[in-house]
Amino acid sequence: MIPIDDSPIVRDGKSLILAMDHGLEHGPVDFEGVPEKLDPSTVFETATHDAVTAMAVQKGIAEGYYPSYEDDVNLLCKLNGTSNLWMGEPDSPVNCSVDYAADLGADAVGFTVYSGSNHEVEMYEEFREIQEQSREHDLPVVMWSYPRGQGLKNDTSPSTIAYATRLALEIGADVAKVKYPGSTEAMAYACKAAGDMPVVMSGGSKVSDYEFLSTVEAAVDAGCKGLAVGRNVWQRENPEPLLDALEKVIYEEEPAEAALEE
Ligand code: FBP
Repeated sequence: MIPIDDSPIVRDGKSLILAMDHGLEHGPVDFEGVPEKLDPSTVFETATHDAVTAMAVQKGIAEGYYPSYEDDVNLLCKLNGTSNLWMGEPDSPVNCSVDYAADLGADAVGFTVYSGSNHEVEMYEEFREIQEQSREHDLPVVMWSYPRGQGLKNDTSPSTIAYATRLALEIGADVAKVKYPGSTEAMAYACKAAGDMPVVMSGGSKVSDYEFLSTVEAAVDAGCKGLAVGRNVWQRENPEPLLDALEKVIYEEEPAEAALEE
């Protein structure tokens, strides 16, 4: 872990990463209710909101669309990803090198690790490589730390999520992105297990404004340093009011209800 407070993907010690790698991870089905968002420019526009500290995309989207947004948006380039068509044990092939991400103008890189999968050994070796190369470019590594695989009964239990943050610290991530383990207490334990390494909460499928903001409030109370979110933001026709509220909950630590009322 290296300190990342000075990184552009951090604002006042916190981050709001807007993720849009769903076309690969889930397929166009995620865009069905908002077909206009199939145009990646629409989501890059959303990422120009002050609350957003980085946009997480795959290499192809970065190549095609980031040049028009590099003055207004910080880039977090995902280096691996898998399609929903893959039916084997969880795995995530590397599709972009750290050098290439740096050439694209990345401010950080992202890497998914499925600890517990039968492919854990290879994924850890790939992580070692990208983590060490990222140090040469001074790029923080955000680990999508998602334990899953045959042997894992519950991938969001408190002990699994605490394990996810701890292993990310131990193998050299700079930020761990994990799913919400269901309570403030469990998230607080997971943040504690991460030592000084920042933990950000993953978004999940779309819920109401209040439900989502309350979970973010609980995560921030627990010590999370922000959010890496996709569907809960860009699956809304107009994400701006939610981003205005998220800005208050994350950076000003306002309660969800108050943030929504203003
Ligand atoms: P969401 O906020 O939409 O859940 O996005 C976060 C994210 O990690 C994306 O980067 C990724 O595409 C997706 O979730 C993967 O989720 P899963 O593997 O659980 O389907």
